[in-house]
Amino acid sequence: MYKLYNVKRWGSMAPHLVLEELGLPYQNIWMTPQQVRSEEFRRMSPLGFIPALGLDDGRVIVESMAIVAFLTEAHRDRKLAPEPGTGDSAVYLSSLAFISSNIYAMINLAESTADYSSDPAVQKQISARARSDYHRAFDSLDARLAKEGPFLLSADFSAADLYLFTMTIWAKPSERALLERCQAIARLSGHIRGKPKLKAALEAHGIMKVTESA
Ligand SMILES: N[C@@H](CCC(=O)N[C@@H](CS)C(=O)NCC(=O)O)C(=O)O
Repeated sequence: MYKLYNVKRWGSMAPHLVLEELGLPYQNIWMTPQQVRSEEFRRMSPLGFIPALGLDDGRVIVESMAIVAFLTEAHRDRKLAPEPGTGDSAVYLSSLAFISSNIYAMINLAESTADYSSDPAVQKQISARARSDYHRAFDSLDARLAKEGPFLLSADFSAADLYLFTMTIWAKPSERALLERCQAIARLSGHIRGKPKLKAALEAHGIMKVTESA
């Protein structure tokens, strides 16, 4: 059985929602930030990052994008992603990678500027640039959804939509402000929050309602 190393409102939200939407059995291991920062966890996740997914063979994989892509491919019969090797699958993988590098990584950068400079002015500058970069990426996905949606794969809901949704929770100044600007993403979020299968996981992360301030 899969083991999901999970922290409320952290990067494990996406794999958590994907596991629930796929309807798979898994062991959910809630972690505290202190446990995540322990030597023991680092033996599984070398940089001490959540999410991590334990596989049936005992190995543990990291990187949210890879975990999402792996789960939907391994359980392709559940149809939460296009058939591997097709054009739709190329768009799916491209969407996941786009979100991972242009949104997730930029959110992390905006929130960790003290790791890069001790100068508050420099920190502010890095944070502003990273924030503007991830909002540009949100805007581009919003425009795509408005034109080709309602989902990233047009008529077909996929795990890429869940991945995008989890990013919106962390947006600054708030998810609310992002959704007011990006109406097509707002419609997608509403769709996801209305899914009965996801209710328990959304409630567990405290994200059933739009986050008013980050
Ligand atoms: N590239 C990684 C990033 C994961 C990541 O940044 N996780 C954060 C939480 S959202 C984390 O575990 N931080 C460790 C800490 O704060 O100690 C992925 O996509 O999985």
